[in-house]
Amino acid sequence: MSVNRDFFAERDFNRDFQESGAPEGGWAQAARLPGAMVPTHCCFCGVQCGMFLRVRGGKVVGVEPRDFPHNRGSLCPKGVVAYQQVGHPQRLLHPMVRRGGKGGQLQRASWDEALGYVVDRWKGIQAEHGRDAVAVYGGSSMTNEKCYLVGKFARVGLRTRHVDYNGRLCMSSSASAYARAFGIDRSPLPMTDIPLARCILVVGSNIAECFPILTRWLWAARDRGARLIVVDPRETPTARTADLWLAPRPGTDVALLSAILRQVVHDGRVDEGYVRERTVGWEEARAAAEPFTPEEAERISGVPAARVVAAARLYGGADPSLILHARGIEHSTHGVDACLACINLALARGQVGKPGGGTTMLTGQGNGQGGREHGQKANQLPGYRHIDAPEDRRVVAEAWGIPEEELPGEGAAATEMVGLMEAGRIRSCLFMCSNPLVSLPDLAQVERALARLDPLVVVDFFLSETAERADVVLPGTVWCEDEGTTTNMEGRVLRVRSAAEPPGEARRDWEILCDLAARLGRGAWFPHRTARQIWDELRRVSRGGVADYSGITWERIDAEGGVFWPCPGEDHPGTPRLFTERFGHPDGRARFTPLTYLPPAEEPDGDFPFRLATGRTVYHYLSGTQTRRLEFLNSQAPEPWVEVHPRAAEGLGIRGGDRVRLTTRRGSMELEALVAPTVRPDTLFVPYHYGGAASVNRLTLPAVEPKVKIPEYKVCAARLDPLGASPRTDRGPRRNFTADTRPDMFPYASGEGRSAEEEEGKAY
Ligand SMILES: Nc1nc2c(c(=O)[nH]1)N[C@H]1C(S)=C(S)[C@@H](COP(=O)(O)OP(=O)(O)OC[C@H]3O[C@@H](n4cnc5c(=O)[nH]c(N)nc54)[C@H](O)[C@@H]3O)O[C@H]1N2
Ligand SMILES: Nc1nc2c(c(=O)[nH]1)N[C@H]1C(S)=C(S)[C@@H](COP(=O)(O)OP(=O)(O)OC[C@H]3O[C@@H](n4cnc5c(=O)[nH]c(N)nc54)[C@H](O)[C@@H]3O)O[C@H]1N2
Ligand code: SF4
Ligand SMILES: [Mo]
Repeated sequence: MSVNRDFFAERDFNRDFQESGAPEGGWAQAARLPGAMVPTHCCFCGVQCGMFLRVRGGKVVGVEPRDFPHNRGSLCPKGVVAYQQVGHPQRLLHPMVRRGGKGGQLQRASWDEALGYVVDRWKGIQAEHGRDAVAVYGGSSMTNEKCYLVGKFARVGLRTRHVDYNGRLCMSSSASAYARAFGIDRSPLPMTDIPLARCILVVGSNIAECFPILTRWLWAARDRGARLIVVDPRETPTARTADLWLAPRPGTDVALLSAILRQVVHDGRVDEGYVRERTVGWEEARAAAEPFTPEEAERISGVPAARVVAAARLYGGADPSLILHARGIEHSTHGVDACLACINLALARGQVGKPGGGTTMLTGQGNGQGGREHGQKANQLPGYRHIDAPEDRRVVAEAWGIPEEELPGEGAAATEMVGLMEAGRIRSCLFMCSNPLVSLPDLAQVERALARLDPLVVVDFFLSETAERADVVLPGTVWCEDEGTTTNMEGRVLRVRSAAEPPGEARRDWEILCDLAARLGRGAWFPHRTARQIWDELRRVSRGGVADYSGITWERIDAEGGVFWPCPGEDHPGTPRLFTERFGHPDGRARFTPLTYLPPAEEPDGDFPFRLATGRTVYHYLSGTQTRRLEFLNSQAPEPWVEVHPRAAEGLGIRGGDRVRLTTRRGSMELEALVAPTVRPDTLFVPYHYGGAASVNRLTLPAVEPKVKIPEYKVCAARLDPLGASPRTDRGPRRNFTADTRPDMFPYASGEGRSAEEEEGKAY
């Protein structure tokens, strides 16, 4: 990769540029400069590593590390090739309209024709079927400015109540749990606090593959002697280096975490003073955990009782201690409860609000935090306000200059929209920054639903699987063709800068929204000519809300290395650590929640004996439309595989590299077996980043958490059948990062590899 080759030669240039500040005319001018290094952030995960984009002759030609507080010059394999999207030959360069009805072809159209067609149809649909017959579905890879405008466009432009986004599939369990327990849904502490922790409990996150640069903070903690416990049905690279690995059956974490809490109580490790002074509801939560003896947890989760006790002792004996959790426990019909179980544990130990202590969710998408704060969510208004709260409605309606009664109420969650589309109640939808034909569960139903939309409108910069089926495709821009901000997993607001002009006729997402609004006769509410004007409006509208951005200026972000919200005034320093004195509820106290274990929606049986879990590999990002187009990443993981334990494979007559058929009650797919002792013998794992017949979401279950409607991506019942030797066996069995990296690659591994007990499978 050119990045590495040129890195040292360019080092001084890099530093000089960093210190010399923006060129005359600002970074937006970079595209017109003969050569520049534009300071910005990665477009992929929620870590939001700082990077420089190297611009030469108006083109983005490379990337350089940037010494930003949380990534300190490091980038992961996705970060170093992200820039290759900019000049990619498959970029969409002009609008397309499907001519000749649903069976016809997508053909080139002018913006005028494409937008004119969409708006005419929308007007007709809304006149005949009501305003809510048109929906908007957004995404959290977009800047705060765009996410804010998506919500405003739906409510003020289209005046529909149906607006939601892909974070529904991602952050809705943890968002709900944190808001409920603490009154504020944000990480309580910055990632630079991690090294202060004496014990780190990672629950349901493959940190090394999904947040690679976050691992530097885990290592820093390990350097200072911190103990590491990992709860995951797979022995991920992070689990392999842990002091203790607990491998529960997918979907059983609430029982396991409740048992750890009970053991902490029985060991006398509850921080009674903290519980008394800073929380409510402890007695009920404690009583609810009492039935979860270590033996009961073993019966439900399969984790040996002795390991449950060992985990409680390691965790309960450390101070400060930190819990990090992600989608492994949250993609569940009990995902909110699983987050609340982590919260109960951290509160009982008196950890939340301490430097280096507490609990936090690892937010997934680049702007997964900001994207869930400013109103593209079905029940939410900007500033993390609630659409049902009269005062919140009044404030936002006034700021937008509309009568309050014109502001629609709560709409359907993204997962509920599918049923409404299938039933013909949502008749058209604008997808901006999501690829549901790969990412939603039970794709057969999603296909039926999307086929009924007329028009199905997609804004993307590549022809995603969803765009291929669209009636109108509008070419958008990649992240570094626009200005704006993102809010990373810490709650740190960052500046993303423009390093190139949009190619061909492509337009920025917010320009497209403003044009559509004008054509709907609502242009007066969308006068924005620059992203900064949207930012200034967002700041104003968020003032006084939970997520108050009013004091954050672009200049401050540049000068201070990001600013943490809430930041209610330009003289306010921002808030890196939350809850140090009080929680976000009016009484200042945190809430415990009494919890009980409920099984997943679909459990194994004689026909479908395995638990199928789905998730990620380091080489691909989400639905894969971006990373499958980047040669280096795709060459590492060109197709999906199924991870299966050697004992299970032997019983089925499957060898590594064999083709196998994976079947659930929804469908079946053919793929390659990766036989590895890193997965529980009763569990299978498949990465979900692939389209068409290679998409595991053809097999997943459409069950959702009852309140927040997040899908149960992490467990359904499945069967595996051999299909014989693979045509690929000459190349040897597939290798991948989680299944292959050996302990000796890691400085903190015991060096002994798995214990004899683990090799025997007794660890499971
Ligand atoms: N390389 C890469 N990085 C990414 C992304 C990507 O697509 N690719 N996506 C980003 C986004 S949007 C997100 S949301 C995050 C996701 O980040 P993670 O949540 O860390 O990733 P996943 O692979 O979805 O799931 C994590 C782990 O959960 C485990 N797991 C499955 N079932 C269970 C269970 O029942 N209990 C427990 N305890 N664990 C279980 C899986 O074995 C897996 O190792 O990653 C972000 N970073
Ligand atoms: N089985 C299974 N399914 C899952 C998951 C799982 O673990 N297992 N994880 C779920 C999770 S956590 C998530 S976050 C979802 C994500 O799933 P999706 O919502 O489908 O996310 P992306 O693949 O990021 O889709 C974004 C699309 O928009 C485009 N895009 C990127 N940035 C921009 C932009 O700024 N503007 C515009 N207009 N377009 C843009 C990309 O090219 C891509 O086609 O998948 C969920 N689906
Ligand atoms: S860790 Fe995340 S933000 Fe950092 S380079 Fe990798 S994908 Fe990008
Ligand atoms: Mo996500």
